Amino acid sequence: MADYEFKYSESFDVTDDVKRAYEKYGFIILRGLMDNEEVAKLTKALVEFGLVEKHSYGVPDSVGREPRCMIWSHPGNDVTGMVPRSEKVVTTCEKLTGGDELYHYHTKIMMKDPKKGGSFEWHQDYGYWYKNGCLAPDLISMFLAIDPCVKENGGLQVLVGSHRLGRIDHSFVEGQQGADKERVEWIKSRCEHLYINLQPGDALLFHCNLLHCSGPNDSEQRRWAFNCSFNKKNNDPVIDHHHPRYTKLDKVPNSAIKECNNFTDFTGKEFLDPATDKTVKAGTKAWEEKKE
Ligand SMILES: O=C(O)CCC(=O)C(=O)O
Repeated sequence: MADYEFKYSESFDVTDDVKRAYEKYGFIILRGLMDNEEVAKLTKALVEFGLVEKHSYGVPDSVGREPRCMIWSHPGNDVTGMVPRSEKVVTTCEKLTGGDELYHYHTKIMMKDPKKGGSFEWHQDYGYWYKNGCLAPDLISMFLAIDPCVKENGGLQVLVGSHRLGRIDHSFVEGQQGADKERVEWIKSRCEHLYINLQPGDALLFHCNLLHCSGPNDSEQRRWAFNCSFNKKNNDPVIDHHHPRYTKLDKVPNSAIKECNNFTDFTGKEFLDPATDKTVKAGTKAWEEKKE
């Protein structure tokens, strides 16, 4: 295993080695953060209860293909909400980012359908979030593979250590925010370009200034993932926008994902209507297709 890879177990902790890796590379990979039973339950929650059908929309890439996503503001009390509330996710993220209290900024389900799913342009998440009034790059994301997320089906790519280079200007590339292309090329000449291979249950925890992208899905293999993002309480955005300002996050024990049997009550989650999001131009909306 590379020195940015760690195996999750009940005794996992953010040791000095883990912290050093996160600070040096801008990410760590946590293998097996969720086990097979948890992944199966999360898949069921997404697939069997119409969530994706109701709330997802495309985000066109530079060649007009569309990866899809859906976003919600608050975790809620259903099975999907237990992921960004679980101790093993939140406390790990808090320790990686220096120990301050984090709150849930949003969870996204990132979807690339077989043969159809499009790319995400090179970007920093902070390229989006800077525009939302988050004054400091004090945010972290936990990208959790539900399906294998590998090169062939449009898995993540990162520029190792690029989080240390500060915020890069972002502007629209079709429906998405893309980082300044010349600067990305310069950075590629200095930072290793790494394809991240994740199996179901593996997670990438990454700094909001890490440059990352993902290619199209030309394979027969679906590529779905959770992406839970957290902001520091003391980095509460200065403007009201489409993502939440500080809201206390109620952590739950790790066992909650297995124990929760709420698949249908989404009270309080606040699914994002992309029309309110000034940082994306949404493409095909699942619910509009349904109405036709
Ligand atoms: O799902 C992907 O491939 C990319 C996701 C991403 O870059 C993001 O959510 O910021």
